Amino acid sequence: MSIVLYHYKRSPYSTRIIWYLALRQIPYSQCLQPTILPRPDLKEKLGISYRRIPILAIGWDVYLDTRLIIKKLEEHYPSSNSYPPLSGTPDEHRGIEALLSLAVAGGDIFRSCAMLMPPQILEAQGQQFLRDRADLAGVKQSDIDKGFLPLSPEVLKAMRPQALIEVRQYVHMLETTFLGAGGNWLLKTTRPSLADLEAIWPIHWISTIPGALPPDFISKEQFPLVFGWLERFQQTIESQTQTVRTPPALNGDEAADMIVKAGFGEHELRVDPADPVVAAEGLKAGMDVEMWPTDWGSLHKDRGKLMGIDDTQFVIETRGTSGSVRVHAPRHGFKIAKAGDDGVKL
Ligand SMILES: N[C@@H](CCC(=O)N[C@@H](CS)C(=O)NCC(=O)O)C(=O)O
Repeated sequence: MSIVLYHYKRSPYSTRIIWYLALRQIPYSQCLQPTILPRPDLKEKLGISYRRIPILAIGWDVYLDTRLIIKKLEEHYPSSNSYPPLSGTPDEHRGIEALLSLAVAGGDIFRSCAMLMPPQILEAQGQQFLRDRADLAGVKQSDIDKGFLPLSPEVLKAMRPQALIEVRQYVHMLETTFLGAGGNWLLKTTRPSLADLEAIWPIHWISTIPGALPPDFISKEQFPLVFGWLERFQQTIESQTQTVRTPPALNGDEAADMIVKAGFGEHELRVDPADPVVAAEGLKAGMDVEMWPTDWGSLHKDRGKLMGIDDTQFVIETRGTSGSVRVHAPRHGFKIAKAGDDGVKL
């Protein structure tokens, strides 16, 4: 099964996936993307409008959102000698992993960490970047042109005090509960588990940005266990990365080609008429639909043919210049509806 990861360097959400792949020793190829739009490798070649990163393809199935990506990697790569497990047993460990994922990736923890980026670092990214992130926040082009930029150095300055409190509270919780109870890893495992990965990535990311965490408020002095855990995790990732090959870099054509010609795909899903969303939206298999994330990047709707829906995912078929792919999005945080009259016909 070929895996292609579309990402860019220093994207914290992508790092979550790169670390997952490294810890499980799953080989993959990568297709590096620009940090701002346009991304023709996705939009033109595969017909994918979703504007967030990372995106991961396994065979000819393309997965949006790191929550679904991890779930699919867990399913497609069950634990074996070649692919060591990350997710815990017993079941209660899996419950903790799921709750951490909800709180950290889906909840406020990442957002609060992002608000700690020093304003001068954001300023150095330039106006194009701020305009791009205004689009990400759902601001219409005409308002961006009028100078409405919801992510700006001024906004970061204003948000920082509260974000410091939120992040410190989170770090304090880790220090005094999971790590305070002893052991190298959150669930007292012998190597990092999925719970460590789910908890660590935003705090690790922000701790590597100079000036983000004030040394007199969130540092090794106040939280020795958390900072020791960050170091240990970093060392584990480094030693793990040495044992797996560096992922080959593909250009957009090579990546799209590998995906459309993969010859492996997930089994077909049904569209169950009893599903509440299916019933409310009047959806049927084969219908032209639009699918989009409801939090950020919602102006970028994917259009395609509805292939299936189950409890965890929507699946549509999109078409680009390289061919057709099946695009999967999680149910949580995404919406699907019949395409408008100008909907594409596949
Ligand atoms: N819920 C998404 C969030 C992904 C996300 O927000 N990624 C950031 C990069 S770390 C992003 O897409 N930023 C805007 C962009 O790159 O266009 C996931 O879990 O994958």
